[in-house]
Amino acid sequence: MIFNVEMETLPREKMAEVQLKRLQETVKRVYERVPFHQKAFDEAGVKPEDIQTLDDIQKLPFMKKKDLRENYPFNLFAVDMKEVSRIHGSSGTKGKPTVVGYTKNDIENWSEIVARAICSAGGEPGDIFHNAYGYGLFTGGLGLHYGIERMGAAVVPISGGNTPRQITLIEDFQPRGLAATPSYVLNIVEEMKKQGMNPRETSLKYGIFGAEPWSEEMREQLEEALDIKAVDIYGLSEVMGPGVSIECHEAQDGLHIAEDHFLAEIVDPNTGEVLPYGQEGELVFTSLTKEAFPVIRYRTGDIASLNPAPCKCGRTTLRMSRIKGRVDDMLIIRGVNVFPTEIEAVLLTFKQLAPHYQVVIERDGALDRFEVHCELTPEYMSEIGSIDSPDLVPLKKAIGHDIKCSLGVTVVLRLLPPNSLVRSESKAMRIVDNRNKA
Ligand code: DLL
Repeated sequence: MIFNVEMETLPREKMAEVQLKRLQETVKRVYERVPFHQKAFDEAGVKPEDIQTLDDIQKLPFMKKKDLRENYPFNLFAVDMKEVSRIHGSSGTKGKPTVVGYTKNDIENWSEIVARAICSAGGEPGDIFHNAYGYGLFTGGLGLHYGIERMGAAVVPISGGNTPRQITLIEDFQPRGLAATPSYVLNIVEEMKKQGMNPRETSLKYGIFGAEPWSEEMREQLEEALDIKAVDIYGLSEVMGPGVSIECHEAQDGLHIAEDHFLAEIVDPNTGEVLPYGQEGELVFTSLTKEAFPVIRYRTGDIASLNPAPCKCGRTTLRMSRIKGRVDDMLIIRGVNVFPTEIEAVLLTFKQLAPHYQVVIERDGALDRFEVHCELTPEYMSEIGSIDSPDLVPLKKAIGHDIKCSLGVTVVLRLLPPNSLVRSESKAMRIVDNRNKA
């Protein structure tokens, strides 16, 4: 089901007209209302009237996360605080959060965008929906919540954590939909097995998973484990929150961007040069309808590519690829660029390995040492009996070989007994950097 047929299937030339009009309005508003933007535009020598075509967006300066930090908490807001009805923040763990605001209209738009997203995932009015994204400053919980209600489903606002209770409520309330980070879904599956349940036999039919990078191989595992369709949802608080883009359940091939609200570009992360469709680079978003906190050419730090081809679901919107990773999470191993999701993709092809892993970086003299820590499945562990089993020697060799073949790097592999790594209740920590620890 398509929630907003008009906007989600608009011919691309018509969408470009909508975008240009909204871009011109947004640019004018931020120039008049936010000193930061006025100064940045003046320094770039551009005036709102210079935006006559969508390509003219390239005349505008970029915004980065640092601009949010420097304008903490409310200096980038484009409305009077009396008009702000919600405040959210980044999920970063260090320092002060980056803060974003929403007017009543912004919340209305966001709810509709998420309602569209849930339909795109296979949701239907009348569904019961288990929302295990964290509620709070993080946009995941409340973002999904309002969209589920708007779509016409009943939301179970369970939030993250207390996994045994999550299982009880899934059994008792019989939801069709589940939303959580993929790493937390693993946790839920593990707990179901611990309680002697068969995770394939729940009422769940579809999952809306995202907020962290995950691989196609992880999707296969989660779909198989729960006997559901799993789609990837993307978003970031700076641009709005969950729902900026989502896959459709029909194709599961790229995430449809809510283009009437967000204008996407891909740029070279080093030079800022705009790259053509199909080429991988850093995602950049400009908000087209946000009132309280509009962003202009916001550098997300996320690596993806864009695809304008029509989709079999009938939506005409631009699709972005799965996020490969964040620019900051790119590992440079002996000169080769590697993202944790690429390591994940190789690990998950081994049935002996559980999908719990971490990349640990240590300093070895003047060089960095990259260790991949990965757990064995409980079934395989009981088969071999001990973590010192000689059977692990050929397994390690095979994994190392496959990582070398597909990524071109050599890593130190540590195979761990089940339950060795800390489980995530929200976003998983895939990289542990011990280099600056004394
Ligand atoms: O993670 C919003 C969200 C909530 C998205 C629930 C999806 C579901 P932030 O906490 O601001 O917002 O973090 C945003 O998370 O820049 C990406 O690096 C990463 N991210 C979000 N979705 C995905 C995804 C929410 N599907 C940052 N795949 C973004 C990969 C993702 N990374």
